[in-house]
Amino acid sequence: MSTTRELGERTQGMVDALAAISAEPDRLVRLFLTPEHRRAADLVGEWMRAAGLTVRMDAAGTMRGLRPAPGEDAPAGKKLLIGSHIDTVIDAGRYDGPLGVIAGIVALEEIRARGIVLPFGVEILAFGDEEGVRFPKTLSSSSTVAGILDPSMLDMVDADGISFRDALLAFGGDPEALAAEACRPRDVVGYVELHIEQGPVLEQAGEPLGVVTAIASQGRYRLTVKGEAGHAGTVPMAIRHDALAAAAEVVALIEEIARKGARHSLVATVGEMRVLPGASNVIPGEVHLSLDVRAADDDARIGAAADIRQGLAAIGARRGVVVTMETVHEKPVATCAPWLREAIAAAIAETTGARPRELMSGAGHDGQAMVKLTGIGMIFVRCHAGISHNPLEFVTIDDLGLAVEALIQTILEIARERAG
Ligand code: HGY
Ligand code: MN
Ligand code: MN
Repeated sequence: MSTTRELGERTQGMVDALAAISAEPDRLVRLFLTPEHRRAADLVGEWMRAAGLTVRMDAAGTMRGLRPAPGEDAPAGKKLLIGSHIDTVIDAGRYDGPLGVIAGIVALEEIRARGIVLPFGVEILAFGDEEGVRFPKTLSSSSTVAGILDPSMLDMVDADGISFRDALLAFGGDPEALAAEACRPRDVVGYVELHIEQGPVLEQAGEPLGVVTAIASQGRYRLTVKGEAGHAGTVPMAIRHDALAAAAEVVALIEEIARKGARHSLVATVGEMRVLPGASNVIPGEVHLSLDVRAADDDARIGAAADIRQGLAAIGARRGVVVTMETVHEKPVATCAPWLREAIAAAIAETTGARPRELMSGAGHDGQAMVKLTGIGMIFVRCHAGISHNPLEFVTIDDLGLAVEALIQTILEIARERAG
């Protein structure tokens, strides 16, 4: 039986190995359906095979490792799904996503080493499209497993004009076989994901692990400001329709509306901005902005989006520009299953000796799709200063070990529950 320290060291080594697979030498960038994603998926597949799992890449590019239920042929029989994502944001941290996949593999290795036979199968899922950096919409991998994939996603194009469909074919996926990859609800016990908290709550409380209650309501929008390009030296300020000056007011409005929604954990972020034509001596004629809005409840997020739309119209009227807001992707609050929250809390108590706190996830996760298939549960592990989506993301070896042990105990709790 490995000690938690040994579990942590093994996990850290695998996290580091995966972090070395990047599109760029000086920062971690691994986008969906890229050669780096393929190399990372292949490495995960090797680890899954070494853990004795039956491994295959599904039509959506998800690397899947199955330990079948005892006495049954794979893939028949009920199975517990454990997963997370191996795609990253740009200049990413190394734990966000990969930790959940690696912890699942290490947990199954350890359960086998302890000679424990589970009453159900377990399938580890390494999703490739959670961050949604390459294409406008996201969660295509988990949506495929959950059987809720929107086929129109195949027509999305990335910044280079490459369609999702062509990228998937080049990757070795199969757009025509996606529907067949869905799991049937009756074949699935539940979905469990271990993830870094990506917030400061656990560290400030001095606790290594927590149980997630729900994943925040989330909306992604595309804003366009259309003004009038002109000569920077000859157009008087009074008659300008400067799209960037208007966009600056738009960003300030968004921040003001979000600040007013703190009690609903409302947050709003403009993460991308493209200024056209983009020359220092030309008054910007057009600006494209991304908008990400989240809240602890759907009404607060929907209300904030409506307030923003209203404010945009007023700015447009006053400045003589046209401001549009297109909805790209919306996900309602994804509530974790009470029975899984209880199993995880009992597992963490078994691991650390103390019942854990429960907390909301402001970050999105594949559970937002998997909740349409089955009950979802999430274990959070403390990360340094809550930093994430940043190369300074960090988890101690000891906390990694506790997290993997808690995942092992969660699996055993679920097995006890089902045996009961
Ligand atoms: O955006 C998110 O919350 C997640 O990291 N994709
Ligand atoms: Mn993540
Ligand atoms: Mn992330």
